[in-house]
Amino acid sequence: MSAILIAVNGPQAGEWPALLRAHAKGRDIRVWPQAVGDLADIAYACVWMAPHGLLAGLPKLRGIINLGAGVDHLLADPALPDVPVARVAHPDLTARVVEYVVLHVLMHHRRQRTYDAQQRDRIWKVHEQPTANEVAVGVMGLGVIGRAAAEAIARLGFQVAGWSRTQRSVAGVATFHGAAGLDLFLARTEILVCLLPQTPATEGLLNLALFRKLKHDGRAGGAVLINAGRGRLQVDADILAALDEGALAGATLDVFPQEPLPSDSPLWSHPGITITPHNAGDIAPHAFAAEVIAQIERFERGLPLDNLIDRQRGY
Ligand code: NDP
Ligand code: OXD
Repeated sequence: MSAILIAVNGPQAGEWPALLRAHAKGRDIRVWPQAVGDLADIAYACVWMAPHGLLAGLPKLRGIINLGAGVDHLLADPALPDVPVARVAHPDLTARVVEYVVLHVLMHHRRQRTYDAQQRDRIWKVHEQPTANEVAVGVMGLGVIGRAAAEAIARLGFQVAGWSRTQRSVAGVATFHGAAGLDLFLARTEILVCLLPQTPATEGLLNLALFRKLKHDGRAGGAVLINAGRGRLQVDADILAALDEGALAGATLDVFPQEPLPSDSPLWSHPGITITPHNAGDIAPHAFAAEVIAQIERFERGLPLDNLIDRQRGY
């Protein structure tokens, strides 16, 4: 039976082999870089941040499973073989990112960074607090994760809007789409949540001109950016400029154009910025391993892989 290659770069690399073997019933599982064996045996590759060029060396490759939601690193491989590419779209990953979004929307809404600073200085002072239904949140990206995040924020009572490439409809959420819908979406948004993929159309989108179009005079007390999509969507210097001129009142950033964020980045020490190390969501291998094998088995019975990506679209 054809072999499955696991090529994972990052902290989860050690977890996948045993988990996939447990579900694969004696199937030949190869692990990059230590035990790849004869490349001509490999029919499927399960990858995350694998080095570019690796997959081009697999002459019998039939399918690729990206062990994360974003496929930007994989699609940037100039030698990516022309086989179907599937990605993770799993409730475990969605729930983790939704938690992150809810946490940071509420952190800004409830002025938690101000109270953290006050605590350090032993200051007992209450600030005016709008209710959620007075504050407008906008979610960029209404895919598997963005839609779930928009619904969760709406359940908290916020006025929620969403923006996508094509027209989408989400109960309780005002939806906008395409270039034509962007300015209207921004003009009513105080807390901007970005859950877009990185594609040629989205790179650099989160820039000063865009931040200036947000709603600044609402009850949130200024506009806020939460980016848990991809780092190359944001222009770091523009975030700093927007904070300085007041186009942004705060930002939570989970992703950066360069990761890890260099230690000399001015983002680290800006009082208006909250930084997390790209941890909004990671698929838990134990939650997804059975599904990886089930997908491959379905594919071998002639069914398509789930959650196929479209190379032309870039996601
Ligand atoms: P999906 O592919 O399901 O959804 C993508 C959404 O973005 C869709 O609504 C799509 O529009 C929209 N979109 C894409 N391009 C554009 C564009 N040019 N203009 C407007 N809207 C656009 O992805 P997921 O929801 O599963 O994941 C989204 C992203 O979140 C991932 O690509 C990844 O980068 C990031 N992510 C980050 C994590 C972290 O730890 N920080 C963890 C997991 C994911 P349409 O609906 O019309 O197709
Ligand atoms: C993902 C991520 O895309 O963790 O899955 O960033």
